[in-house]
Amino acid sequence: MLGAVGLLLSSGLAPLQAAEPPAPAAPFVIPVAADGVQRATVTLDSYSYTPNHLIVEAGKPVELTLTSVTIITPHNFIIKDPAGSLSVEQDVSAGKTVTIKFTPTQPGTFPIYCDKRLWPMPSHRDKGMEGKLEVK
Ligand SMILES: [Cu+2]
Repeated sequence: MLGAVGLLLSSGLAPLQAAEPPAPAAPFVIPVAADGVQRATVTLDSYSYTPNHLIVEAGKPVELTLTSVTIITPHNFIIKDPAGSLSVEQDVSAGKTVTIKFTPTQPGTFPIYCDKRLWPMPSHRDKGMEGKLEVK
């Protein structure tokens, strides 16, 4: 009972709450729709992506609906392949929903992260706001 109340109170007050342990990575295989597009919704909170481990197929478009559930804190959604095959960067303001589309061309595992930070605090990525895109 008390635990449930505590959870309710803590959600949405992210800038003030203590860091929670990162959620275990639950690989999410994004299904390919009839039109060939791989669609999924990712929820952005402080400081997490849910799901945070996405698996897609190379050569087919990916459409992600990024939904922020924060009240104040802005986040972003970055995927970078150091080799240059993929570069995605999208800001998502508090409470907003944005749709992005990209087509991964190279197989591999690429980091997803939020590089926002309120200096001199650690970056959101440092607080656990990261994940990965696995391209098969
Ligand atoms: Cu963030």
